[in-house]
Amino acid sequence: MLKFLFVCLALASVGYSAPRDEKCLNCVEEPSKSSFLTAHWTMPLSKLGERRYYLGTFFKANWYKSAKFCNYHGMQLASIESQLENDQLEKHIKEFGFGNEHFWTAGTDQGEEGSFFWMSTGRPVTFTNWNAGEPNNFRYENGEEEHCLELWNRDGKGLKWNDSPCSFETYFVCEAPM
Ligand SMILES: [Ca+2]
Ligand SMILES: [Ca+2]
Repeated sequence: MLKFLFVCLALASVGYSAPRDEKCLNCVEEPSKSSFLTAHWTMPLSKLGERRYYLGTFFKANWYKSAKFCNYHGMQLASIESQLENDQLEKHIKEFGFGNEHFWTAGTDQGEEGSFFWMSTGRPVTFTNWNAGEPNNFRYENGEEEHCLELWNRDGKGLKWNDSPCSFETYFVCEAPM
């Protein structure tokens, strides 16, 4: 065991003393272009306009786990920044047969109540498509309020937006880098 530890320490110290780019001591190596995360998609992505999406419909997850899943596969939860993007995505989800389900997006107002941002890009939500009366930051009996943005055909008027409790487990939409 001690011998193993010594070997590990020796390897670590060799690694640490290896030559580095002196201009940028704190830089992390960028993944190479051949990285499977960025170059080779093993999941079925749908190209809608300029964007590529993955519909997470094999299991339901809360907002954080949905984001984790997208991130692990080199993507982000989707942001929706125009009517065109919204319509393309809605049409695609309906054609997929999931038009009456809930889908997480990257939207959240956890940073500041009432101020929705796309967590994936850090940009404020500008284009909006809320269901009537939303976002309402509904407060549940356990004290949880609504801070995460889902698509939901609440009124039979299409996949409009709703703020929902981030712990709610549902489907989600990942978006691949442009
Ligand atoms: Ca909220
Ligand atoms: Ca709501």
